[in-house]
Formats: sequence, C-alpha cells, structure tokens
Amino acid sequence: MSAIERITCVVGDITHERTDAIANAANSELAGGGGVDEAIHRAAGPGLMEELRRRYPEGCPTGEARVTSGHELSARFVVHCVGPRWRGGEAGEAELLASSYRSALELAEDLEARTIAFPAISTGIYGYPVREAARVALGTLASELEARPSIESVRMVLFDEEHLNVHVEVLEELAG
Ligand code: AR6
Repeated sequence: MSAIERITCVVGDITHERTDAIANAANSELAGGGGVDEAIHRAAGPGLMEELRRRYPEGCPTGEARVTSGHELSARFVVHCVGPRWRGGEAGEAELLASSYRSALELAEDLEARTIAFPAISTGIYGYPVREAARVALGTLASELEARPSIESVRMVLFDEEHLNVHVEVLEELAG
C-alpha cells in the first residue's frame, strides 16, 4: 500500500482510539493544559502526569516528542508532541510542526507501534490555521511513512466535520 493510502482521516475523540499509540498536542513543560491534552489526561488518569513528571522533569522542546505509557487509555503509548504556536507563519512554524510529527513517528517505530492516531497538532489553542497545518501534517506523515514500512496505518482524528473536510481535501491534493 502506498504511504498516502496508509493515512485515514476521521472525526472523533482521540481518547477513544484503539491504535497502539496516540499522539497528544502538549506544551513544552509537558504540564497538561486545555484542549486535547486535557482530554487525554482525564481519560488516562493521574498516572500519566506522574510519569511525565518523573521521566521528563525538563519538559520537551518545541518540535520534539516524548513517550509515556497509555495508563487507563486503550492505547498502549502516548506520544506527547509539542507543536509551535502560530506567530504569523514566518517564525519557522512549518518546520517545527513537521518536526513534531516526524519525531512522533520515529518514536512510534522504536516502540514497534504499528498504528498511531494524531490530533491536528497546534490548530487549537496554538492558533495554527487548519489548512496550512493539514498540508504540513499530512505531507510529513506521507513522506515519513514511505521510510517506515513497519508503521501500517496513521489515523488523523479531527474534532469536527469542518476540520475533517479540510484534511480530506489536502490528502486528495497530495495523492495528486
Ligand atoms: N480529540 C481529538 N481532537 C481534539 C480533542 C479530542 N478529544 N480535543 C481537542 N481536539 P489543542 P494545540 C482538537 O488546543 O493547538 C493545551 O493547553 C482541537 O479541536 O488541543 O496544539 C496544551 O497543553 C484542535 O483541532 O492543541 C498546550 O498548552 C486540535 O485538537 C496547547 O493547548 C489541537 O488543539 C497546545 O495547543
């Protein structure tokens, strides 16, 4: 199957995903917050924060990712990705966003995760325009999957229909 065919976009709540790993849209303190981060912490239980504090007291730089177990989630692992805040587009946002997806897939491969689900990192509280973010996210995932055959499928889990439609359009553009 081609890399693009291994990407599926769906509407849903990522905390319900049964993939081997789910990605979180975290902050560089790995301190929890609002949005999907809050939903993941609530569903995973307090062990998630305890593990983050113990293993990563220094947090995680923007554009990188760190792994914990999934605790009470169905997913075995949570890959905490730190995307950039949108600052108008000229502050290296695209490279940092691409780098957070790339880091997550590198970690997923190391963990021997065959399936992973992502939220649309940076498109909520961090204000990244959704179409621009979708181009970076899906373009990066497609090229990374090409190089990582052990990852069988990636699910982009969007929170609403509007975000889903944008991602489906961008995926069609990429498929040519
Ligand atoms: N499942 C899937 N997607 C979701 C869910 C969910 N349960 N909840 C929200 N989204 P955001 P960011 C979507 O704000 O922009 C936190 O405080 C949401 O609609 O969660 O990267 C962190 O601690 C949006 O499209 O993350 C950081 O401080 C997408 O997830 C900061 O927010 C990402 O929105 C990170 O901001």
